[in-house]
Amino acid sequence: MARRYDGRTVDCRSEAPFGPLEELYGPPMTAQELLTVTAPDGTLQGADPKLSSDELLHCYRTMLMVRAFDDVCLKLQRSGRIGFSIPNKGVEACQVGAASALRASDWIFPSYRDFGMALYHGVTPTEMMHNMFGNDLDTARGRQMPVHFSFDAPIHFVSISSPLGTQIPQAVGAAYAMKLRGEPHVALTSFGDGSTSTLGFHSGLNFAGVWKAPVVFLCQNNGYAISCPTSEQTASESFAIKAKAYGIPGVRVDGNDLLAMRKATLEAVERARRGDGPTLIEAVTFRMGGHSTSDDPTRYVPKELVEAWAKKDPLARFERFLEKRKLWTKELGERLYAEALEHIGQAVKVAEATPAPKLESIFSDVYADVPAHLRRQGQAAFDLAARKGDAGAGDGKFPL
Ligand SMILES: Cc1ncc(C[n+]2csc(CCOP(=O)(O)OP(=O)(O)O)c2C)c(N)n1
Repeated sequence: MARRYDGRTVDCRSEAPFGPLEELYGPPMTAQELLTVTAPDGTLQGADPKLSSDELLHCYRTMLMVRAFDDVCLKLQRSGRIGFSIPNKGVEACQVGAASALRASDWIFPSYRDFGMALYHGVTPTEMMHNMFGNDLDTARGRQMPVHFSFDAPIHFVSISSPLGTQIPQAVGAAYAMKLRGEPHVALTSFGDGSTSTLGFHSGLNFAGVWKAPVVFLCQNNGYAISCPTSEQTASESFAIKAKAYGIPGVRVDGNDLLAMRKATLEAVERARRGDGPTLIEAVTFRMGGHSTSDDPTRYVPKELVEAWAKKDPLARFERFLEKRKLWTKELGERLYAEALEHIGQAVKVAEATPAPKLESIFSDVYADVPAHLRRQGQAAFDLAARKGDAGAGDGKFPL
């Protein structure tokens, strides 16, 4: 079906439910095969990723940065300096491999477990730490929970939404708008296995399939949705196979293999960019920490499962690959991790010393002219704060 937009005719209907996916390289993938490029011992199994040493090391440094950011935030939360954090240990390759397939002009509609994508594209740990402390330099000025980052540059990283799956139709709408405007950009949206049970997932994939929107759906199947295991989440054979219902390709990827994530995402991104529509990627991985700092995974994740997945650590796997290319030694790994910790330590110092947003800023950035009834309510609150004092950090119990 063709529609008119800005004087141009735009095709916004998929031609066939199962049109051929032109592969950039390698054999076509199906929903059930698990795409792996790097064997557990680091040997390259598939086509060469054609990344320079600098690019490979940038991926590695970013994964280390994610892990260091995680370690530091956990300590900050446990010592009461921030309210909340979301562990990313174990899922670094999903984020960084996928992000490496995007251009800076593309758009990311992330979940809360995706900040490696922002780091990969050059967001600094300091910018992120401002959000963790909810201070006046946080892009949301403290109005969001910690880990709910939003950045306009160096890549469009749209504010993380707490209600699960809501980012999915947002990404589809944005992608469709890009298509209508004739822009060569792609939207990538990322979510967990649990989020496939939301209305946002179904309506998002349906609209994207019909409109052939340039969007990539990245489902990170990390084993659990808080305490709900994937076996209780769906009766489907896989998450990737759900793509069939929407007439789009679905691929299953080893989410602990950075190069496999890059390959699958590159294919999906290129497919979207050339007008062939969306792809659903299921990244099979495992979160090695809790759901959040409010969670205790030892109450529901069997110890043996954690031990088995610890052996598949995505960082260690990539190190073995780099080592075979003579790009990695244990000393280098330790030095780079220490540098990442140092970098993040500096970010903490800056962010913690930055003042909290002023109470009066509650109404800033929302209205050009604050309506009279809100001004009255605001004034009442400011008067109360002037008499009784403003709330201090830790006055309210964190809800999650
Ligand atoms: C619509 C909605 N329902 C429930 C919740 C509560 N909740 C927060 S995170 C979460 C689990 C999400 O699991 P998944 O989508 O697999 O992502 P993961 O945390 O594993 O990365 C739930 C149920 C929510 N935030 N939004």
